[in-house]
Amino acid sequence: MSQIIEVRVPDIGDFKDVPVIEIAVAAGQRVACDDALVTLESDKATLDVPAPAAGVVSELKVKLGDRLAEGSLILLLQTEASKTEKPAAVAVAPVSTAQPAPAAAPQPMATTVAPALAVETAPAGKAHASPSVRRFARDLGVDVTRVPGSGPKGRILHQDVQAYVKGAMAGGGAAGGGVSGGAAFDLLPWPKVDFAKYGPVETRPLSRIQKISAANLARNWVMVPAVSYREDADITELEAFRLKVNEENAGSGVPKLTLLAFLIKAVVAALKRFPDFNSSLDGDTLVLKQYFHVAFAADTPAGLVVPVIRDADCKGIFELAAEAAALAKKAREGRLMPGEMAGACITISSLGGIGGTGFAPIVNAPEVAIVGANKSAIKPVWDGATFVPRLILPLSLSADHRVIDGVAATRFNLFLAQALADMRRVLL
Ligand code: CAO
Repeated sequence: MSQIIEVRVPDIGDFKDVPVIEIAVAAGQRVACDDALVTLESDKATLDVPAPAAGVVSELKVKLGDRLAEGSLILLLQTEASKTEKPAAVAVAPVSTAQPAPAAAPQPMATTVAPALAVETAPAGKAHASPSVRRFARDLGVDVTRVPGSGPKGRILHQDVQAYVKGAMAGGGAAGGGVSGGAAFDLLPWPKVDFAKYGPVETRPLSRIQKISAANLARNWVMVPAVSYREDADITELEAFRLKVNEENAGSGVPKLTLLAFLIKAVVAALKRFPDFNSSLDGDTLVLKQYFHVAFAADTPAGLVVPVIRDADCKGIFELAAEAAALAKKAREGRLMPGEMAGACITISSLGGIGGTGFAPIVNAPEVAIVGANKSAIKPVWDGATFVPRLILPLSLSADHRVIDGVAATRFNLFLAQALADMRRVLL
C-alpha cells in the first residue's frame, strides 16, 4: 500500500550546516529506489541523498543553498507498494496515508546548469556514478549518461569519464553530442607564470557556476564552427509603442513591457520561418524541434545562467515580459531549478541595458544559434532624400556553420530586424 513518507538527511557524520548544491527532482516527479534526490556538499565531501523507495515526490521541503544537518527534512515521498523499498537507507517516517496522489509526473529534469551553455543530461538517477564522478564529468562538459561504466553493475568510474574524453578528443566525437570530433589538439601547455614576481596579486577561486560555464564555453568554442553576423534593427516605432503602453499601464500592476519580450516574440517568428535554426545536431542527423523554448542569458552575482521560457510561441508579450523578469529575479537569487535551464531551442543574450555595438556570442550547444542584442542608439539613417534620426538596435547572431550557412543566417537576421521594425510581421 502506498504511503507518504518523510525523507530526511541520513547520518552524515559530524557535518552540520551542509549546503544543498543540487536538487535532482521536482514535485510530481517519479523516482526509483536509490535515485539521487539532492546533493549536499561539505568542505570535504559531496553526498547524494538517495530515494529510500520508489515513488512520486509529493513535496520538496528544501531549495538550493539551504543548509542541512542530519535529520533535516528534504521532501515528502509518496511511495509505491513495491519490493524495492529499503528500510534503513535514510531516515524515513510515515506521516500520512490519506493524502491524495500528486498529479501526473512531469518530464524528468536535466541536471546541469551551465549558462549560455547549458549541458543537458538525463535524470541523475539514470547515471550510475558517484557524486564526485558526476561533478568531474559536469566540469568537463561531459554528459555522464553517455559514458559507458566499467565498474560493478555498470557504475561509471572516474577513469571511464577520462577515457570518454580522450576518445572524443582523438576523433570519437562522443563528448560533442555525437558530432564528429577532430584529431587530438597538439597544444602547448597552459602558461604557468608566477605573477607575484611582477607585482602584488590576489587570488579568487571561480564560482561553481563559473567553473561549469568555463567547461561548456570551452567545449562550444572548440567544437562549434560558428560564424557571427550583424544586422541593425530600426526599433524607433517599437520603442515608442513600448514606452506608450508602459506609460498607460503605469501603477496598474500590469507587467512592464521589455524589449527582451519583443525580441523573444520576434525570434519565435524567425524560428518558424527558418526551421533549421530550431534544431540540434545528433551525429549526422538534424533533430528539428516542433516546440519553441527560448532561453535568455542572465547575469547573476554567481555567474552567467540561462533560464528558459517554455512554449514561448503560446505566450503573449506581457506574459513573456513577466516570465522573463520572474526567471531573471530567481536566477539572481540563486533559486533557479535545473529544469528551468533545460530544453532551450535558441538563446538570446541581451546586453542592451548596458551598452556595446556588437559582439560574437558563443553558441549554446546543442542549440545551433544564439541571438545577441546591444544598446539601441539614435543613428542618422538616409531615407532617400535626407538623413533622419532613427533608433537602431544592433543585433549579433552566431550560428553553427555545420547547420546554418551564411545566406540562411543573414536572412534570419534580416527577418528578425524587419519583425522588430514592424511587429505586425510576426502575425504573417
Ligand atoms: N537598448 C537600449 N536600452 C535597453 C536595451 C537595448 N537593447 N535593452 C534594455 N534596455 C534598457 C531598458 O529600457 C531598461 O531601461 P529603464 O530601466 O530605463 O526602463 C534597462 O535597459 C533594463 O532593461 P530590462 O529591465 O528590460 O532588462 P533587460 O531586458 O535589458 O535585461 C536580462 C534582462 C536578464 C537579459 C539582463 O539583466 C541581463 O542579465 N543581461 C546580461 C546578459 C549577458 O550577460 N549576456 C552575455 C552572455 S555571453 O557572455
